[in-house]
Amino acid sequence: MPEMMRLGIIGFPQSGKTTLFNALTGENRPVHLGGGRLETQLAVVNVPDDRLDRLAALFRPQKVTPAKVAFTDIGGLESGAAQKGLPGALLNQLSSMDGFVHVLRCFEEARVPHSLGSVDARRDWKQMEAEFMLYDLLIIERRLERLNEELRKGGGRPRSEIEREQGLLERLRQSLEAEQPLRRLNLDDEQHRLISSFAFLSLKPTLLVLNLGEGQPPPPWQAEHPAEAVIALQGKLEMELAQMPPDEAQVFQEMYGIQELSLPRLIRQAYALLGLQTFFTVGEDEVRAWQVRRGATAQEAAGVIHTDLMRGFIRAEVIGYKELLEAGGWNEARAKGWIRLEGKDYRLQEGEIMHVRAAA
Ligand SMILES: Nc1nc2c(ncn2[C@@H]2O[C@H](COP(=O)(O)OP(=O)(O)OP(=O)(O)O)[C@@H](O)[C@H]2O)c(=O)[nH]1
Ligand SMILES: [Mg+2]
Repeated sequence: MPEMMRLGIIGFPQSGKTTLFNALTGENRPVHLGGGRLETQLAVVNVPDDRLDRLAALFRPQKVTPAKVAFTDIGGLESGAAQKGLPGALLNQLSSMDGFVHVLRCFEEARVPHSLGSVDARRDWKQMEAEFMLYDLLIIERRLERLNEELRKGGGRPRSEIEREQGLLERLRQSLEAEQPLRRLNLDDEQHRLISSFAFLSLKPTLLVLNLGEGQPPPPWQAEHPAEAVIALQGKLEMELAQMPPDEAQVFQEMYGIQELSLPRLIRQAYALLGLQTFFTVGEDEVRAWQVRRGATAQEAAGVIHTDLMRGFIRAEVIGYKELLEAGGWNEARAKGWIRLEGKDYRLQEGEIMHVRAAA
């Protein structure tokens, strides 16, 4: 289970990846003209969460620990990249991501030439998808050949096991041949597990970011599948805001009519796309937010905190965020009988606070 969501910021050269990276992380990495270089940079950011702030105010712990998200700015993807073969370093970066933030250039700027000659976000999107799908297809075809050979030779794995993999890969191939990225196939957990080692690029949940120029209206664009989402933002303006002192930024934010900054919006969308939810632990030492798969059991969630808590799991004391706040404290909530004792198969709900009882 990933302790921290890893999102890769991708897009064609000069689409505004580094600009967005700076806007999200508050970093000040150089944005350059005529770039498109194969380079990556990483920053870990705290997930903004009002609930954590309120819980911290209630418990006054020594330490407050937000959930974290790692953003990697991945430069170097170009049109035609998959055909030429993606460089190993680039591929490693791409494969290790939980999801992509795909920056699509919408802004017009004469100083910044577009590698394809004109600004057309939909074309860019389709083209990048095509690159990923081609790459996935090549892997699938190679693997299918190997499986055929394995069947012919015999003697190794059971036939049924090989045929099961074959069947699934054939289904993936058909999807790609119909120009549908793999993430649209709605595979179940078991199927995901079977193919996880291939790290297919078109399988990763993808958040499309329409990078608008200042004051540019967002084009009408809706996500076509639950594994995809679209948000529009003004990357350059937000990067400038992220670099101002907070009170100054506030003034400009209002002046430009930006209701909410990209970071919380984008993280919210990413949680939904990746099927993640938040739970909290509270105490005098630490109040902390955690990420866990939606639908995770109390025992799995305990494992996110510590493997010992998962192994020795006995029960969890659980309460909703609103109830805990209304009670005004853990003991107060207990006195009201609002703290529930749940077993290992209990499915944790968004925003719940959990205290694990485990055997040492
Ligand atoms: N006018 C305008 N310029 C922008 C906007 N976003 C980015 N730019 C400019 O576009 C250029 C490229 O931005 P980067 O953020 O470096 O783009 P990138 O995708 O990281 O580029 P490479 O790493 O070279 O592929 C820079 O000169 C930015 O200032 C925008 O919203 N409006
Ligand atoms: Mg860059």
